[in-house]
Amino acid sequence: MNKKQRDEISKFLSYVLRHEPHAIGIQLDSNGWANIDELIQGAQKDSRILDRESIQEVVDTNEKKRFSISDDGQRIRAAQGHSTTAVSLQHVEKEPPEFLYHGTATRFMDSINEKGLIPGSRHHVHLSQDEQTAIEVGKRYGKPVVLKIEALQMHQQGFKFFQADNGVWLADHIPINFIQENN
Ligand code: HQG
Repeated sequence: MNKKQRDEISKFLSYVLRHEPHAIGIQLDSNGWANIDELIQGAQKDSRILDRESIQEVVDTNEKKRFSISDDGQRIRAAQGHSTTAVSLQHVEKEPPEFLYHGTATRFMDSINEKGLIPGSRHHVHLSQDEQTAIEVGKRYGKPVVLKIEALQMHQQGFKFFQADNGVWLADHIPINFIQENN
C-alpha cells in the first residue's frame, strides 16, 4: 500500500474505533476492543475492502501509534481519542513532566481564557510532550496557537494526568491559571 491508502484506512479505523462503531454495525467493549473479523465484515457492507494484512500494516506503520492489536491477534482498539460513550478506557495515571503542550487555534482562545481547556466531544483534553505535535494539531482548526501547561505543578496540587499506550497525555480539565501562551 502507499501512504495515501494507509492514511485512508487509518482515518476509517479512527472513525469507527473512536467515534461511530455503529456506522458499520460493530460493538466495542468498555476497553475499546473490536473483533477484527467483525470489523472486516462491517467494512465490507460499507463497500470498503479491508483484510488482516492491510490492517496490520496500518497498525505497524502508524506514526502516532493510534491503534493496538490484542496479544491473541483477534481484536483491535484505538489507544486514545474516543468520543463514543460505549468506551471508558482505564488509562495509566502518571506523574507528568514539568510542562506539556496543547495545540489549538486562535479562534478558540477567548473561550479557553474563560473556561480553561475542556475535552470537547472527546473524553479527555489531549496534551503532548513536544511542541511540534501541538502545532500540527492546532493547524487542523485554523491559525495554530501552542499552549504551555504547567503540568507538574498541577499534579502536585492533586490534578490527575494519564498517559495512553501511544504516549499521548490526557487530563480531565486544565484550569486557566496553569496555561501560558507559548510565543
Ligand atoms: C478546543 C489528534 C473552546 C481544543 C491529536 C481543540 C490529539 C476549546 C478542540 C487528538 C476549549 C477539541 C485530539 C474551550 C479546548 N473553548 N475550545 N474552553 N477547550 N478547546 O479534536 O486536542 O491525529 O477533540 O483546543 O494528536 O484537537 O486524531 O481535540 O481544538 O491527541 O490521532 O476544542 O487528536 O490525534 O478538538 O485533538 P479535539 P484535539 P489524531
